[in-house]
Amino acid sequence: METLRLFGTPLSHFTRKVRIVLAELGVPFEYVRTGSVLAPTSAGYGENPLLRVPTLVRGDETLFDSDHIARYVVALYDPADRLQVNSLAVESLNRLAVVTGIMNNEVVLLLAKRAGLADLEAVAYFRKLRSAIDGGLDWIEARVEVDDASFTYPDVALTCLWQHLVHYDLVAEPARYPRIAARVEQAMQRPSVASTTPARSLEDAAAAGWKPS
Ligand SMILES: N[C@@H](CCC(=O)N[C@@H](CS)C(=O)NCC(=O)O)C(=O)O
Repeated sequence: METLRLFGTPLSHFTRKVRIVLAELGVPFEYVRTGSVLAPTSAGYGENPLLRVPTLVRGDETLFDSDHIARYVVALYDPADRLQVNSLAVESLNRLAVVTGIMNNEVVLLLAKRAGLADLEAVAYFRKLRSAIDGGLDWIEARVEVDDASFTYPDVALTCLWQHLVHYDLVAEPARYPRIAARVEQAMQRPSVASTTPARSLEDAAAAGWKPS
């Protein structure tokens, strides 16, 4: 099997989706932990010109974007698509779109703060991003199935989103989302999920000598 190299920061929720998919499919890979997502050149992002992670390198092929990477990996290693990464079900597509949108909003808010903007609430656009996080979570909460034993790509994405939001204290009222929390707790039974939580990822990164830059 050709070696896969996955570039991403320890806390990147987009990168974690791919880490979970690879683990679920039993595909070995080298995890190349990158530094700050404020780094100004593509070298810090596995040569992604958009200066974002994850990036996947396999032989002479380099792929950007977590969903593209997931589809590429499934095409190579799991044509049966057990995780339904390629599902065209409307519910599944919408779930992914909402999760991805919230993830993107989080990134903008966190980077604005990290880059030095002290008062995000003073900016109407950032207030809008926060409202969309809350509204998106409400939308998911109304639809998430708690009594369903399946584990699919939207579950992977939702789990990465929720634990990242909680890690960064970005959920205004966590108690408003008991079904999402329960679904994520179910996912935590899986080694692929339990071994990649934000806390575990930081511990593993520190043990490997990684330091935030
Ligand atoms: N659509 C991309 C989004 C990737 C993304 O935004 N990654 C974050 C880290 S979790 C990042 O690198 N952000 C840097 C930036 O937006 O400048 C994907 O699915 O891979």
